[in-house]
Amino acid sequence: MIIDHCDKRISIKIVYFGPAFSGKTTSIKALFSHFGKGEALHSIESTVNRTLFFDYGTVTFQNQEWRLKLHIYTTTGQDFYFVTRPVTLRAVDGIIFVIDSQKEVYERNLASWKELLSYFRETLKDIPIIIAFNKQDLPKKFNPKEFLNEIKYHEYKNVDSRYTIAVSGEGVLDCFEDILRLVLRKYYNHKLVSVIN
Ligand SMILES: Nc1nc2c(ncn2[C@@H]2O[C@H](COP(=O)(O)OP(=O)(O)OP(=O)(O)O)[C@@H](O)[C@H]2O)c(=O)[nH]1
Ligand SMILES: [Mg+2]
Repeated sequence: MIIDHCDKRISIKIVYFGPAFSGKTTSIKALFSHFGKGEALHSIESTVNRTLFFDYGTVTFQNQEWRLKLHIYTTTGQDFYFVTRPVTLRAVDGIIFVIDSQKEVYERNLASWKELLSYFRETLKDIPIIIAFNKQDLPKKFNPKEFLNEIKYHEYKNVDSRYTIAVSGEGVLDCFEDILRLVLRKYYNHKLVSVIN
């Protein structure tokens, strides 16, 4: 998060992360079309609609005094380009972890979570994260509780989870509002500590 008191501008970076085909690009597209900014989203895709590097776009909200600029990215799930993932995650403020809820790809989600953990180690427990159990419209889904237990969800301080259907946009905006809430809450909690001390 960058807070420019002169310019009265706050910049926040949010990244969609998760395994290949889980619905990261579909989610960011649904989000931008909700904001009526579909054309403002930059996607670098292969000819078969796979994300090569990332999707990226910004959304700005403004009140009378302050401007809140959100920089939103997705990572690529393609392992061939995996070197781009830690780069995209640099200086992230909040992560939306997009899960493919289909039973047969359960392990893929777990591997992606472990990869995320390998980038941040213990500090991951402080980063605001929304876990989006996507593809809820499909049959044969695994039990979200199983996944949450396996990653030791209860040890994370700024985490929450939701159901989404990115193809219809269901739950996508709620996830986004939730991650913003977690990011801003974390910031204000820190501020409070520094004021007391
Ligand atoms: N049924 C269903 N399909 C979905 C949903 N979300 C995404 N998909 C489909 O899943 C496939 C992959 O979606 P993408 O959004 O490209 O996935 P991604 O995570 O960006 O994939 P990579 O960029 O390759 O890592 C596409 O065919 C989508 O239409 C959903 O909620 N339900
Ligand atoms: Mg993608």
